[in-house]
Amino acid sequence: MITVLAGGTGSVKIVRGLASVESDVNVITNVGDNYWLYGLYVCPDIDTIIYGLSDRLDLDKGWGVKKDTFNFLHQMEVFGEETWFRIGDRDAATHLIRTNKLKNGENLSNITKWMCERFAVGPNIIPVSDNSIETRITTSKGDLHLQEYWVKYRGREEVTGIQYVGAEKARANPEAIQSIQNSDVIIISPGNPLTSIGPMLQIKGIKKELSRKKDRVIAISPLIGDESITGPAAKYMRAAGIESNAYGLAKMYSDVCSTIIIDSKDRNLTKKIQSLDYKVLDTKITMKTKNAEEKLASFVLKNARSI
Ligand code: FO1
Repeated sequence: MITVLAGGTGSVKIVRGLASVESDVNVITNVGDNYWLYGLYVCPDIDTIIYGLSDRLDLDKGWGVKKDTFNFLHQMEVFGEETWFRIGDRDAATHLIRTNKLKNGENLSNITKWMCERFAVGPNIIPVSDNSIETRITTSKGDLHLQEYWVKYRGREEVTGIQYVGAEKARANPEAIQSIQNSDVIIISPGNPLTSIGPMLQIKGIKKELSRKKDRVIAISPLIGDESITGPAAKYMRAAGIESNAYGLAKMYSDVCSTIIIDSKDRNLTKKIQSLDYKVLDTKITMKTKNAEEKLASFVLKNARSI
């Protein structure tokens, strides 16, 4: 059995690759960028993984449902609502049913399980916690929810800090803990280390369990050189005073991880990362095709057997 720690757009490709080469996959998903909008509870990272695994994901955008329409959003505009967060019609149904179930007393884990059944998704998708965690970005415009910072203000404001509100008190999902305990290998996907993986590592139970299994934890870098392959990972790392490269990433994960996969173009960092007591492997980490997703997944699993 393998467990993958996943955020959203930066993680879905390797999750898809792993699910196609391995039958027993559990995916622990971030909840820090969940967002309440129009009374609906939007869980981008859970949904991106579910849509990605059920062939519904809009691959061009990396989020939302492919070929979705936006009639609901246009109508909200008529009502004078802000519409910078582009919720499609089919996507809206996901948020609506989830919110209804939450209001009827079900927890996020069971709702997610139910959704996976409806969408015929094989791997177990496990929200890292059923409690609320909110990633907030401190900027010159003030303290913003991650979605406001990234989508509303297009990530333009200078970042001076990142907080994970609620993480301190959040209880780790017992299924996530069990999954880590029972897995032969735990993979930290190439998601944003500060906003996709970071919130999960702030939960005490998760961090403790990963540290215990540190010798079985493999991280895949989301960076090549000083820049992220997609999204703002490098920008957040610099804002947090962390070197925005695979070495900085290795330092961030050094309590919970012992093997790191970096891009072959970053081979010059190997010795420096090894000095942190890591095993370092390099290969092509970009995944532009389905074939590339499976190739990287196979590379991870092949090497996992020998660590
Ligand atoms: N990202 C955008 O850049 N613009 C959007 O309008 C947007 C809407 C949206 C709606 C539902 C959803 O599940 C995700 C959505 N995202 C959007 C992606 C999201 O902001 C982030 O990429 C993730 O939170 C990071 O994992």
